[in-house]
Amino acid sequence: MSENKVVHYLKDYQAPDFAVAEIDLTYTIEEAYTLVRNRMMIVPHEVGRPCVLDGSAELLQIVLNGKCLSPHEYAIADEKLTIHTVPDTQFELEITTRLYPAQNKTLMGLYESGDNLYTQNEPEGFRKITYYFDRPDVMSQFTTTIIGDKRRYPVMLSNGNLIDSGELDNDRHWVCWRDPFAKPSYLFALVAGQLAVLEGNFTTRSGKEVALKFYTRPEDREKAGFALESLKHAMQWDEDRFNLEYDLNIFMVVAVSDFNMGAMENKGLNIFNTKYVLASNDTATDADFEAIEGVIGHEYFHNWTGNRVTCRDWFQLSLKEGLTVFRDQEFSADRASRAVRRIHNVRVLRSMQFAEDAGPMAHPVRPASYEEMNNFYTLTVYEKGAEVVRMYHTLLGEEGFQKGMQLYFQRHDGQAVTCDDFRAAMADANGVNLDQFALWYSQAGTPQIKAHGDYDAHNQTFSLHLRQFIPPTPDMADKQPMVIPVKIGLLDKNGASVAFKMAGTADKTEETVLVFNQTEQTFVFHDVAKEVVPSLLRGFSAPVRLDYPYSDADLMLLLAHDSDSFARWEAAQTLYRRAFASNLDALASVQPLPQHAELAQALTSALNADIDPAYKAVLLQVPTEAELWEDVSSINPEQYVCARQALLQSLASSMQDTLTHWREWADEQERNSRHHAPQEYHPDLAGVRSLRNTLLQWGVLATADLLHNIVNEFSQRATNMTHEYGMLAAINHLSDDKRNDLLNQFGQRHAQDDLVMDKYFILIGSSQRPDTLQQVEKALQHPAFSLENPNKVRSLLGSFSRNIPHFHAADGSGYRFLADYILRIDEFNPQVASRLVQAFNLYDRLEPQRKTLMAEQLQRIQKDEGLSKDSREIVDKILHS
Ligand code: B3K
Ligand code: ZN
Repeated sequence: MSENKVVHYLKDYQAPDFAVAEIDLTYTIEEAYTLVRNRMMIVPHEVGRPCVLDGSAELLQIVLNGKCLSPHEYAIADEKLTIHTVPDTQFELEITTRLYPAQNKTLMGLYESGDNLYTQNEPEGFRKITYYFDRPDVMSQFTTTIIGDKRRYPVMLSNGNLIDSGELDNDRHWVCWRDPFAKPSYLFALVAGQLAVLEGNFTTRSGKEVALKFYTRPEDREKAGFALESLKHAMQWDEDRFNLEYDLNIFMVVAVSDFNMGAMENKGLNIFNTKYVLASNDTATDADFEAIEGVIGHEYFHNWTGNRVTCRDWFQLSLKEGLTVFRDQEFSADRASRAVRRIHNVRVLRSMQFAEDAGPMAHPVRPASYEEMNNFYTLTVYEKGAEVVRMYHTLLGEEGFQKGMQLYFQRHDGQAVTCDDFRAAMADANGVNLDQFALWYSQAGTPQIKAHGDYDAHNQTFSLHLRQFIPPTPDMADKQPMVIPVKIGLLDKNGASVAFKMAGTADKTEETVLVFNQTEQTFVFHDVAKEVVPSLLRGFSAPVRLDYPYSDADLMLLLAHDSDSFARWEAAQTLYRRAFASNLDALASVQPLPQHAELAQALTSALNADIDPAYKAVLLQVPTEAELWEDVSSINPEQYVCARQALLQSLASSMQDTLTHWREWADEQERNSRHHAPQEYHPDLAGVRSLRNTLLQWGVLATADLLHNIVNEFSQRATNMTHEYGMLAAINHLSDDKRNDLLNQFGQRHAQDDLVMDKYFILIGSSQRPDTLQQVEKALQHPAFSLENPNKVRSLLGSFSRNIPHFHAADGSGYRFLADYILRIDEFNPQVASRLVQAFNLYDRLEPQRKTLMAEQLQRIQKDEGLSKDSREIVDKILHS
C-alpha cells in the first residue's frame, strides 16, 4: 500500500466555488520554452472562499486585479494553488507560467512532436499548462493568442474562429482565435508548426457553410482524403439521423504521430493520431479505412454529445463516451454491413470488456471512485457504456430514443450534467419509469442468465424461465436484479419462424423484447402450435452472458435458419465453444482429439449459403482464448492455445475443398469487380477480401502449398495493403524461413512509412514462432522503433503482451521482459505504461506456477519508488494491496 494514495469518490462531489466568465490566453513560443499568460474573469459563487486552482506548471507571476501577489498571499501544494483571500465580486486574475514542451514526454498538456507543438488536455492536462479550475463543470469562453516564429510555426491554431492576426518584428507573427461556445478546459487545444492543409467544405441543412481543414505533415497531405470524405458523411448522418447540425464556421483536424490515444474532440480543433487520419490503398487495410471512418465520426459526434452537453465530473465519463460510441457504431452500421459490424462490436466487448469486468479493475459504467482518471478510459466506460445506451434504444425504439435525445438537448445544451440527467430525459420524454435502469450505471460485473424452456402441447404455450445473477466484483459483493431487455423469436424444427402471442396483446408477432427485471421470471408465449427452438438475445440485446440448454442439433438449426444474424452467428460460437471444450478435455486426459465432423459440415453449409461474404468471414471466427476462459479459474493459458489451435486445424483439414473453392471465388470476385478500382477500399470489396484473408489463415493450417502460393504472389499483390498484410498475417506463426524473408521485404519496402512500420512490429510481437522474444528484442533496436512513440510501443510490446504463448511462457521470461519495459516507459509516459500493466490482469485466475512468476514481476514494479500513480493504481489493484 502506498502512503500518498489519494482516492476520489463520486459521493464527495461538490459544485465549484467560482465561475469563469472569460479566459484569455496568450502563448508566446520561444526557442526553448513557451510562456503562457492566462487572464481570467472570475466570479465567486459564494463569498469568503479561498480560490483554489489546479496546476503544476512553473509559476512566474500572479496578478490579482492589477496587483502582483507576494508569496505569503498564496500557497502551492499537491498540484494546487490556493489564493487565500479574493474579492467577493468578479475579479481579474492573471497568471503567467513557463512550459518546456520539448521535454514533455508524457504527451499531456503542451508537448512537442517532430518540430511542432500540440496539446492534449483531457482529462487533466490543462493544469500542466496553467493554473485553472481544471474540472469539466467549469465552462468558459476562451480567447487564445499565439505568438511565434513565422518559419518554424507558420500554422498556429486554436479552438473556434480566427478573429485576427498580424506580423511582428524578428520574423515573428501572431494569431488570435476565439471560441464563442463556453467549454471546460479539457476541450482546449493549441497546435503550432509546419503543416500542410487539405481543404473541403460542407453546407449544413440550414445553409451554413463550414470550412473543413485537415492538417498533416506536408508529405502526408493526400493521405487525408478518405478522412475528409468520412467527415462529410458523418456531418450528413448526424443531421439525418439525430437532427444535429454543426455549429461553427470551421472544423479542423490535425494529425500527429505521437499521441497517447486515438483522437481528441477539442472544440472545432480535433487532434488525431495519424493512424486514424492517413490512408492510401498501399498503406492502409480495409479495416484501417473502416476504423478511420468510425473514429472521425466518433470525434465529430462529440461536438454535441460531449462538447455542447458535457460531463459534470469525470465519474460521468460514460455520459459522453458510451453515448458517442453508440452513435459511432450506428453511423458505421448505417454506412454498411450492419450485421457484421454488430458482431464485431460484440466480439470486442466479450473478449475484452467481459474480461475487465471479471478482473481486478472491474468497475461500474459510472465508477464510484478512482485514483488516476486516465486509468478509467476503459472498455467498461466506452463499450459497455455504449451497450447501456443501446438498451435504452432497444426498450424505447428509435422514435422513443430520439425523443429522449431531443429532450436531453433541450434541457441541457450548454451544461455539464450527469448520467442520471440523461436517464431522466429518456424516461420523461417517453413517460416511462427507468429507476431500476440506474443499476446499469452503478453495478459492475457481467450479469449471467440461466434460461430454460418448456413446451406445452395441450395449451399450445412455450414458457421461458429466466434467472439472473450478477457476480460479485472487488467493489461490491451483493447486487440487485437489473432490467435486461431480451429480444426473442421462435423457430420450428424446420427452421421456419413461428408467430406467437404474449399475454395481454391482441396480435401475433414473430419477435418481441422481454423486459426481464426480477431475479427469476417466467414468460409465456401463447398460440404456439408446435415444438420450438427459441432464438434468444437477438442482436445481443443486453451485455450479459446467457446460457440455454440447447442440443447441438438446435444450434445447427439456428446456425442454418435464424433470421437474426447475431443469433445465427452466436449459434456457431456456442458450437465452437463446445468443440473446444471437448478438445481441452481430450488434451487433459491424453486422449486422441475429436474430429468435429458435424461442426465442419454445418460450417460448410453455412459457407455455401447465399450470404454476404463479410458475414461468412465472421462465421469462421472461433471465440478468442479470453472468451473461452471467461468463467474459469486456475488457467493454464498454453492449454487454451493448443486446444483452440487443434480445433482450427481439424476443421480446416476437413473443410479443405470448401476453403479453396471460396478463396478462388473471392479472387474471381475482385478481378471481375464492378467497381472501377478493385484496389480501393469499398465495403463490398472489403467483405470479399476479409473472407479471402480468413480463408487464407484457415488454409495455411491445412495446405502446405499455400505458403508457396503466398511467396509467389506476395510482390504482385503488394499494391493493396489488405492483401499484403493478410498474407503476412496468415503465415506469421510459421517457423519456415520464408516467413522471415517476406517480413523483411515488407519492412524494407515500407521503412519510410511510420504507420506501416507499426504493422511490421505487430507481426513480430504477435507471432507464435518459438523465436518471438528474440525477434521482439531485436526489433526494439530497429531504426523505425521508438519507446517514446505510443503507437510503436502498442504495436510491438502491446501485441507481445497479448501473445498468449509468449507472454505466459512457462519460464516467466515473458512476464519479466514486459515488466522491464513497463518500468522504463513509466519514467516518462505513465499513461502508456499503466495500459501495459493491465496485461497482468489475469493474475488471480492463473494456475499456481505462473501466478508465482507473475507475482515476482508485479512486486518488482510495485517496489519501484518512482512509479507513477497511474501504474501504481493498477498494480495495487491486481495484488489487492
Ligand atoms: N475523449 C478522448 C479520450 C481522452 C483520453 C484521455 N486519456 C477521445 C475520445 O474518446 O473520443
Ligand atoms: Zn470519445
